[in-house]
Amino acid sequence: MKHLFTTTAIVAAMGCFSFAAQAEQTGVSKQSSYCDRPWAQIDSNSDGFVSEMEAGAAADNQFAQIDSDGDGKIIKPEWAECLTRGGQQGAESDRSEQNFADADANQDQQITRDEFRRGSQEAYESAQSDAAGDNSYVILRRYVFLTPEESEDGSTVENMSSDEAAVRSALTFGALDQNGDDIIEAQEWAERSPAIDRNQDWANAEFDRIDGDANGSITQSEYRTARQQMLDDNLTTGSVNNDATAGESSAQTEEGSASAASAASGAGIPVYIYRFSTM
Ligand SMILES: [Ca+2]
Ligand SMILES: [Ca+2]
Ligand SMILES: [Ca+2]
Ligand SMILES: [Ca+2]
Repeated sequence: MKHLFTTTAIVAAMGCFSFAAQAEQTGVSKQSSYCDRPWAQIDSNSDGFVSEMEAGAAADNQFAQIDSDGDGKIIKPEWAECLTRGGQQGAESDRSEQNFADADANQDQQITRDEFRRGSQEAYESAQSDAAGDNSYVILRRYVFLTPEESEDGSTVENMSSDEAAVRSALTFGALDQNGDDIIEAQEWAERSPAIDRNQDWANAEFDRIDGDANGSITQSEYRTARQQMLDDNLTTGSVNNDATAGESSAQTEEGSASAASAASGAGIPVYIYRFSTM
């Protein structure tokens, strides 16, 4: 009798354990799916800034996703499997040589990463405003990556957070810039259904950069350090200071120092800048 009771108790305990493990796994895959959906939220309090804490949490989360066998080290095959997953954008965008100039802010026939980022951010903010009409969504669709399924269902573009819009536009920039020179030319812009194409060479170069001690595997701490470095670079190279539109030099200075001050107090850097520098 006593034996039976003990066995039942052990079975019950094991049942609990496996349920807890399952719940934990579901939790992880829900909040983070970096390889399949790199637009998973990083700005967890949705204040439009990525703080050091949020960047650190996101880095740990991404690390766990990329380290598919969970042994605490990312080796090259794991890295390539996650980072070179591609995807095709839906064709539901009106990008054309005619509206190229709308995104080419200084009209020099080239859309830089910075122009693209600002264009996306403006389109997102305008789509979020109370006065937003259907046309704001048409413009936003020029910038944000949407899968063919998402293109057909308007709810994705209507409900995305600024964090998600930022990473989706960073992906679109990479997809449109087919020759990888960090500039989008008119014929690249007019591509209606570009594919994310991260090749093996790019993945290998990124891997070597992050693998600080060059021993062929990336630890969690190396990954975190590399992500943190991007945050620091953006704060010190003045990318934050360039965030105001040209011609508003005094506002630009104010916004720059305000961002630097808020970064020091923990608010971080604007989500658009962070996302564009880490994709
Ligand atoms: Ca935040
Ligand atoms: Ca591993
Ligand atoms: Ca330009
Ligand atoms: Ca190009």
